[in-house]
Amino acid sequence: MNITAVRVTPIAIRDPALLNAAGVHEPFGLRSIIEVVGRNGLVGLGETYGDAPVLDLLTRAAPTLVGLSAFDVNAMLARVAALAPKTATGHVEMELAPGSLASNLVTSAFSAFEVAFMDLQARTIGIPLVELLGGAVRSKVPYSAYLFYKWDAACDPEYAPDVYGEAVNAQQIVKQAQQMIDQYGFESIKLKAGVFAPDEEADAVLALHAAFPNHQLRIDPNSNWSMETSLRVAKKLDGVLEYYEDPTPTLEGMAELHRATGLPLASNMVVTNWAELKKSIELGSVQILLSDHHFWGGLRATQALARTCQTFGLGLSMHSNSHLGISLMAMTHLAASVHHLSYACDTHYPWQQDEVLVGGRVPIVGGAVHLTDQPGLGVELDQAKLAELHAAYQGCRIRTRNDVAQMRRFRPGWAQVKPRF
Ligand code: GKR
Ligand code: MG
Repeated sequence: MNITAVRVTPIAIRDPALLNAAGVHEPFGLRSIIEVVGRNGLVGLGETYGDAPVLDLLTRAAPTLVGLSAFDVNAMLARVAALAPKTATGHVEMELAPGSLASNLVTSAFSAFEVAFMDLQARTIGIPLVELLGGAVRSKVPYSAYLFYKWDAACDPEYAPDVYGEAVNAQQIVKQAQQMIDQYGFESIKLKAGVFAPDEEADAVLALHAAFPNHQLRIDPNSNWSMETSLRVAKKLDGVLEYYEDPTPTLEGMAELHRATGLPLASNMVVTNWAELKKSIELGSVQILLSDHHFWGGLRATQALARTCQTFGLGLSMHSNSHLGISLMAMTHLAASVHHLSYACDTHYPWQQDEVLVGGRVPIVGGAVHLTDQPGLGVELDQAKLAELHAAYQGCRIRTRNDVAQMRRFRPGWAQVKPRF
């Protein structure tokens, strides 16, 4: 079943002033929405980064995919790879923000098209996409409440008002958790840290533990802590964490920390490709891998990653960036197909107010996204919303995410120090 058109539409989605190790989120996050049209009139959907280098490759590759069979993802890979800008390593290293990678353009672009190709395949057959991945081993996928320190929207007129308000201390973080849990029913909680003094952030986790004693807790300072700080916080949070995510930089640093504490360490920063995974296994750096089909090379590559993790006795969870519902559904179909992916996945979804889907936002109920029996990803694109968010992209000054530059608008002289604490 041949492809007659491939459309790539960059969009800008409103994002709150979320704080992280690099700085602060800009008022808009960028995404690319992919539509792959089949000769049968059905359309497969994909979503990925909208930052300039990825968008450039996606838009150059799109017309070269016309005429391919929607089932021929190998041919699609060859065409995408042929167009990628070449460096000495064949990779373009690009860290959009701490742990937010589009580090390998080919795997990022391939992954976005792979989801759209597979969505079209599944729609053509009339089955949910998860069936192409071997079938669902669970009917719903749990996600965690992803808490952020943040400024109130009033900090700058570019930010849209949001229901969460300011969160710059433990009390406000507990309130944010309560709001998210009340609305979505999450059963685990992750705190994005690396922003304020580490002891203050650890106290926020202890406050969460006191307020939600039955919830699983994680903290992620995006490698912004020294070994000494990571050890001190590990002691303070002894017995409280489900896993300790990217406290300190480098594979060697994580291995040393694990040896000293015995704590399960998770990462989406020191293990982001197969070569780093090999080294991590050799050193014993990471015990739980945070997969992300957007930069690990797609849905099937992430299934292979799951099998590798299982073979080497590693756990598997899922990383997230600012995203909309097409990505959320791709993550959900993938996670539903992988028995080994048994932790609640991360999602930034509650932070987004915009959506490009018919019927609006994907429901998160009881902390989980539920699969339906609809074909493909089970969602439809709302063309009017897509046009609206594309117009927002055209009117917005951002072309590549830069949390450091955004922080400098508020704090001139701000620099990203790694690790800061
Ligand atoms: O959006 O600020 C953010 C996060 O810090 C993001 O950049 C990370 O990729 O959520 C991510 C993580 O490290 O888990
Ligand atoms: Mg992380």
